Amino acid sequence: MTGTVRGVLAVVGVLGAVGAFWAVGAIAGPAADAQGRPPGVPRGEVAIPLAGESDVATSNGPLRVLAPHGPFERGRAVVVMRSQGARTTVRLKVTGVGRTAAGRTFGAHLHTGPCVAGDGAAAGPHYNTDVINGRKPVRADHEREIWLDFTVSPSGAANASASVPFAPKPGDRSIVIHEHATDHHGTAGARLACLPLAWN
Ligand SMILES: [Cu+2]
Repeated sequence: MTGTVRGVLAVVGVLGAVGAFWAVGAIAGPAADAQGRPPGVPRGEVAIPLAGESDVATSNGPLRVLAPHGPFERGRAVVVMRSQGARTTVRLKVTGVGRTAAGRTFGAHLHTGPCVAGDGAAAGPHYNTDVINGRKPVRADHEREIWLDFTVSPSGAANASASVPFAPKPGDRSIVIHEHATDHHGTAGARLACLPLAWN
C-alpha cells in the first residue's frame, strides 16, 4: 500500500496514544537508549513499535459517472482506507449529490476492478476476501466485503464507514455507488458512479 507508516506507542500512556503516529513517554534510564528512537523522539524517551504496520490508501476527487442523469454527476468523494494487521477501517465521504437524492440510501462497495467513466462493468465484482483467498463456501456479507452504504443529507452530503477483519490486497480498484441500499445478498442494483482507489 502507499503511504506506509509505522505506528509507535509509548511505554506510558498506551491507551491514550492509539491513533497517534508517534507518542512519547518520559522514561529515563538505560532502557530508553536501548530502544531505537524514531525520528522526533527525544533522547531519554522511549518508543516501542506496535505489532504490525498501518497501511493507508486514499482517494479524493470527482465521482466518475457510470449511468447518465443520476444524482452523482456533480458528486465528489473522499475515501480513506487504513489497515493495521488484519483489521481494516474504511471511511467514505460524498458531497455534491443532487437534491433529488436527499434522504435516499445508496449502496457502495469496494470492487476489484478500476473505476472507468461510462463503463460500470470495468469495476468487476465486489472485493470478497473469500473469493480472493479461494475459501469456500464463499459468503457475501459486511465481514467479507467492504460495504459503505450511505444516506444523503438535505445538503447533498453523506458519510459511511466500515471495519472488516481482513486487509484487502493491492490493486487498481474502485468504490462503486449503486442505486439501492445493499440487501442481505450483497446486491444493490445498477452502478451509478465510482471513485478510483488504487494502491500497491
Ligand atoms: Cu458494489
